Amino acid sequence: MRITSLLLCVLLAILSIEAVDRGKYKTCSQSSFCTRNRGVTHDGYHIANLHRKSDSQFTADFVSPYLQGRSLTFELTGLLDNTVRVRVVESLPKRYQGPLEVLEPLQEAKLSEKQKSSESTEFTLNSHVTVRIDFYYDGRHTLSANANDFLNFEHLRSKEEDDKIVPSQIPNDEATQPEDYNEAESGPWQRPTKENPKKSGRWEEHFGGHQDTKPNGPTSISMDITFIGSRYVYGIPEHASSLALTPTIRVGDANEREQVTDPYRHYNLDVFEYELNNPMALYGAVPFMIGHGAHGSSAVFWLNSAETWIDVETTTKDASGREKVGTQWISESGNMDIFFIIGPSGHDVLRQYAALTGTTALPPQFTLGYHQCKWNYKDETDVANVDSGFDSHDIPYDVIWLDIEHTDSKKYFTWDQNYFPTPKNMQEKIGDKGRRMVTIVDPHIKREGGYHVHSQAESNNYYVKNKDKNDYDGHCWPGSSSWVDYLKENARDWWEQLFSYYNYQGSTPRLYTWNDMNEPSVFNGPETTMNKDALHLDGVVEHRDVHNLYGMTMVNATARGLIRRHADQNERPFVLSRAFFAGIQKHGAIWTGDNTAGWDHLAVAQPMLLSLGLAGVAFSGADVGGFFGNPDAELVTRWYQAAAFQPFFRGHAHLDSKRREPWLFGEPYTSVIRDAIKSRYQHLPLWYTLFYKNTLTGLPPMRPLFLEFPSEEKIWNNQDQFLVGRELMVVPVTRSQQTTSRVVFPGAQKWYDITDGSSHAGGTEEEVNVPLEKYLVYQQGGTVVPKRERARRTSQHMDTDPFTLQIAVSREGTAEGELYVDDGHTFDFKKGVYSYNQIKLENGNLTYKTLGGVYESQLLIEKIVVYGLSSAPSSVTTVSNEKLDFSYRNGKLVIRKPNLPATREWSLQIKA
Ligand code: NBV
Repeated sequence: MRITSLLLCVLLAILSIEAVDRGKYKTCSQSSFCTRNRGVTHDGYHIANLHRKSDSQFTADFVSPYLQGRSLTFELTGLLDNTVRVRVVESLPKRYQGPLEVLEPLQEAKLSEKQKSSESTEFTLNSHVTVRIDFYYDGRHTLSANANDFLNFEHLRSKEEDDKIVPSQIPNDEATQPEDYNEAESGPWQRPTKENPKKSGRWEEHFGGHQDTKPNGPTSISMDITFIGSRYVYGIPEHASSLALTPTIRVGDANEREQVTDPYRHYNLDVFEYELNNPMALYGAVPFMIGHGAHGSSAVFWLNSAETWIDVETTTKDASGREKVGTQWISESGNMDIFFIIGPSGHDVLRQYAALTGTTALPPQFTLGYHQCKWNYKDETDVANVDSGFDSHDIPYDVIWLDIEHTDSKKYFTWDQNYFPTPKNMQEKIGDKGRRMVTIVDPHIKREGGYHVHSQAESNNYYVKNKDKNDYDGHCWPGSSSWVDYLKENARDWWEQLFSYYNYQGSTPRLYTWNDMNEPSVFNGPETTMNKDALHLDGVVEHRDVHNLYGMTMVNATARGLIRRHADQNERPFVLSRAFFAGIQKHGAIWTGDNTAGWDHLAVAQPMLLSLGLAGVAFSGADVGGFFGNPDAELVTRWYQAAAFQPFFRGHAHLDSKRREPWLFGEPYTSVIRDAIKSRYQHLPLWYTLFYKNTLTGLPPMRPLFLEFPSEEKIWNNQDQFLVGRELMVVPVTRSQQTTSRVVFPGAQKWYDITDGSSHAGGTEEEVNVPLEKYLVYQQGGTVVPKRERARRTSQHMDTDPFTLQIAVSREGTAEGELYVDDGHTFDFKKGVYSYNQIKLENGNLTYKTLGGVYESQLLIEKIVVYGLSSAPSSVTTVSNEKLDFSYRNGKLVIRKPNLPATREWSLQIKA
């Protein structure tokens, strides 16, 4: 008994150490602009003088008694491919007009009101009393803006003016002291009331002992958006929560609204030991949400880089019985700039969103292999030993990573002379084996005289300023630090040049970059980040306006730096970032930060990565094994099995965690991990092809089931399984001692187990055994998986290997798939030097047809495997009637050594 309670105490102690310190981060009720808007109606915003400015645009004056005589500009613009942009703009210098730089060049399209157009998008604009916009696809209502009158736009004003107008506007009379309010740090709680409006945080706010001076006063914006015909909404990463977003507001039968949790928060933060299943902010923010239901999908992109809170209501029904999900979006500053994406399918909305913020930069092939990281590999010998450990244990890997300790006193772009005296030599040795290295470069710059990065940044005015217009000085790893203002063009240009071989001494063409702590993380800042009243662009823009954009500006400049230094070789860059914003996919990959070595963190990686993919961030991963703590052998093994089928695949661990290179767990674990990693390497052609396809379609390689099976209600919120393309379905084991998995086989086609070829009918559910060595991955009937069967030491060693086409036929006896090939590392593909091929099986004809590009190569198809043929073929012949050898057993046809070209067209006949 006593032992049990002792154990319980220890367990509780461990749990409490691991829980996030919630008091360090604001809740909505501790944020004045969130409180001023959450669930608060403001009727009376309307538009006047509406007129058609062009075929694609309507403009109007946006007016309201709240605006105290000011008139803002209202714009409604039709964009190509069923997208409508709505803006409410206050064009004053103090109002931040961005972040427009994240947008791709947009193409406008004719817009029709209340009538069918060629684009099938229509809208009605109702503004008799309060503005409301309804969007339709082919006559079907899909989205509504301001149906609940939550629209609010706090125009710029003087303090004197605000003091006069404020009492009538204070919405949060009933706000009560939040349970987690910390009096010691923030002073006595005072309820914002009409009588003491100044305490409501309109012109200054306090949190955690920090003051936020608000020279511009209240500047927030809010809007409600209803997803009509949707049962669930998805997206708005980054949160450690479910794929189908858990509601934050419960709507009752009489339409009464009850707050269940805080709204989802977007405010890039370094959250120490983050908790699961809650809407707290994390490292990155993509304000893009998809709704899905019986008639398909629609989406909303809320282009704003300030702190944002998003409420999601429980699903209710409209008058005609259609399901709907209400949402409210609240940002602290900036203009209102909303993209309504009408769909009508999930594939459509992803393409439509990609047209706004871009597709994923085609990753160099090596980045799709396995990455080995640890905070920290100590010295050059350690690096050499880890590197050779992979070879001696016959485990492939491509990249070894160095964390902050490799630098001289956390001065980035330098090396610790004691531990890394010959960095070039070290990289060359790694490089000779076909591998690469990544070093960390954080945005906090040590304020130390003589450190070239600091002295140049300081003397050229490249740093972010504090509210008094001096260099912002905060505390981070190196001690007193300043942060580069990547919003400044000249600072960006300078940052790019820091990566040149000359400026970054000890770097070689084998070296790539990791940008961490770029939320930015400031140890002594409010909520461990930069003060909102800090200033960018020489004082023109407040940090408040661009907080969520900051990290991405760094990644953009870093990627450009790598492109510049590799310009002679025309090499693609690789940057991994922790912070991100909409559009990050154009610049680099991201990972989900400091997760924990626990089963729940393994499980949450799936919904997190799926949400990221839905929001355009296709190249993402979670630290394999979990960053904090020490996974046991079973957990780490299951983690490798899952992550081998997730886009960015890197093992990483905290400084205090035990070493966990894949061979340290002994048998049978090492062998099982080896198998998982090898399986990743065998599937590299599929991954690479899917990333190329992302550049054409915006579809993420890792997909939720509902995207491919949109009408199957029961899988709309499935996050236990996921797809790689439409080809593979992965069902990771995420519980300790799990011996069976319940698998849903969606669709009408069979699913073929890739490890043994056995099949399961679509439309069924089965309990499947999962002994440790078993990972559940199924290929969908009707698809083709291109593979390279020999998993070698690195992806580079597989470059000239022949391909295998693994075909699973559909019920109709057909299959279709693609294979993309290029040199794997340069930008030549942009000039058409690639080969994108379609593989099609129909009526016994197997054709290989080039869809795009020209790539001269000797690459061959060495094997074709076909699953699901009901009987052995009588012959397999080429067009020139040459008979090919084949074998057929238990429904599996193997055509060996057809030696067909992989970058030219051909066809075969498989005769029944
Ligand atoms: O640079 C050290 C770590 C890094 O290993 C990790 O991956 C980052 O997410 N970094 C955070 C800073 C400190 C974490 C406690």
